[in-house]
Amino acid sequence: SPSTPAHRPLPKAELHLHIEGTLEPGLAFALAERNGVTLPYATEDELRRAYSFADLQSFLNLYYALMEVLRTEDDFADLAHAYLARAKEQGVRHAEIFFDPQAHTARGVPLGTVINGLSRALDAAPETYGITTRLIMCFLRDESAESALATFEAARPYLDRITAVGLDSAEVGHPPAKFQEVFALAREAGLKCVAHAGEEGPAAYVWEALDLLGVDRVDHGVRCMEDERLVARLVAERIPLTVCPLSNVRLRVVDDLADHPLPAMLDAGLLVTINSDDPAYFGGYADDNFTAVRDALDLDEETLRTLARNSFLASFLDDETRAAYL
Ligand code: ES4
Ligand code: ZN
Repeated sequence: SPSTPAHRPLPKAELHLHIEGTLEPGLAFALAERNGVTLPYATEDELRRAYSFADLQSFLNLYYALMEVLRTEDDFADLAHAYLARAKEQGVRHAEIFFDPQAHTARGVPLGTVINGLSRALDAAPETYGITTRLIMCFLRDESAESALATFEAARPYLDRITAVGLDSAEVGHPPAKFQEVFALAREAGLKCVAHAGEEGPAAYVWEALDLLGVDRVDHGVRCMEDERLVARLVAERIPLTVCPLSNVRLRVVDDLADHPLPAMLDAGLLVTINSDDPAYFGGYADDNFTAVRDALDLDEETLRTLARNSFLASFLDDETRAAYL
């Protein structure tokens, strides 16, 4: 059942959320059964014990393996409904949701199945959960530039349901420059652009995301703090950073939440937001991340309200809707 914070959670927007990363063990086993898929784990408990990661790649291996259970439109609709029910309990009023088309099409699941299934849940979300949504289609950066281009062309019939393109998966060795062409096409088609950069990869990848991909937001971006000139650029241009504290701990981007650069990022004047990334894997949804940073970093109420307000400022909502949240 959805986790319910003990307090009344602040209204917030979730801007960094991989829908495939919301697949909880219980739903994974239910879908495996429904689809006749055998998981390499006997029980939910055995699966949960695999949720100990050395780095991004060790997480991604499990993340891609568990996706095997997602096969039908109903599966994608059920996955999104389960997320939205939890998000509502966590104070989420608006969610900009990533999906990884290539992780599904490579397994023979048609793009239309993914988008139609997710859309069914997202279309019901304002009325059912009081949550507005956007979809962000991510390219897997450890796949080729040609595969990203083919994915974008295949998505053309669905672009009215897609707000932005993104870039995710294994970062190091796959710099943003590799995806310059497909991001240019996305911008020409009127889409917003975001990219994971500066999670495991260096500050140089954040520069590339800005200069070569023209991103409107940077996902993670925590390693920007290693480059003073980059921080100045991000501040001057009010480029939002979607920071994911519990993810950073679980994937060992930071040693301990108490050492997280979030306070320094806020002090530098960066437009920082707090997000959950892959909550089924990293131990918490949106408000759980707020509570965790409050406790570990001793943040006061005003700072928490600033972070919640930033989430709406950094969203792709139209200005009129945004203003209603501020
Ligand atoms: C991801 Cl935490 C993270 N980083 C990069 N790619 C991802 N895909 C899903 N979660
Ligand atoms: Zn992510």
